[in-house]
Amino acid sequence: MLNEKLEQAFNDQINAEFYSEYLYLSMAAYFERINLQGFKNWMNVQIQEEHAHAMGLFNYVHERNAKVTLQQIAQPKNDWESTLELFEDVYKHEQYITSKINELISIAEEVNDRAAVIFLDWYVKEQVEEESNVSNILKTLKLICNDNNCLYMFDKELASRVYTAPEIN
Ligand code: OFO
Repeated sequence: MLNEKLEQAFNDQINAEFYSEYLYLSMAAYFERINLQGFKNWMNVQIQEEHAHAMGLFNYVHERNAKVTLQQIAQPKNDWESTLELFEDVYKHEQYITSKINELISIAEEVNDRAAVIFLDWYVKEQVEEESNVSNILKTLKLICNDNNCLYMFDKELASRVYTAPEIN
């Protein structure tokens, strides 16, 4: 079983990960509208990753014989002024998710649930990777500024990203 407060925090995190999926779906739609197919591909991979993050937590709550309570998913933003502005939002969002994971671990520590702390370690490492990936994209976007030729080339590069299902354990 999971302690009640920890169960609630896990359910909140499931919601946050599904929100991430929804937010990135909205961003994929933006890239479809402006026809940056490589950026759209990058978002499509991200959507699948977020789904896997949510399902990893979902399965873990069940494994601990606790209750999954799905919550309403908030409406994401649907428009951006530029690709740069959009990725600034992604970076802020990933930093927020990192802080949510850290909070979740603090609760697991508070209720002395070692198993949950160990399980969540995977998410801690994943967030380092998430933030780093986005930060690198952001740096490139700042470098190329509003140069459409460069943006087009960068778009081609992001078209090569492929999804690999993570092993969350
Ligand atoms: Fe689930 O890591 Fe992004 O949000």
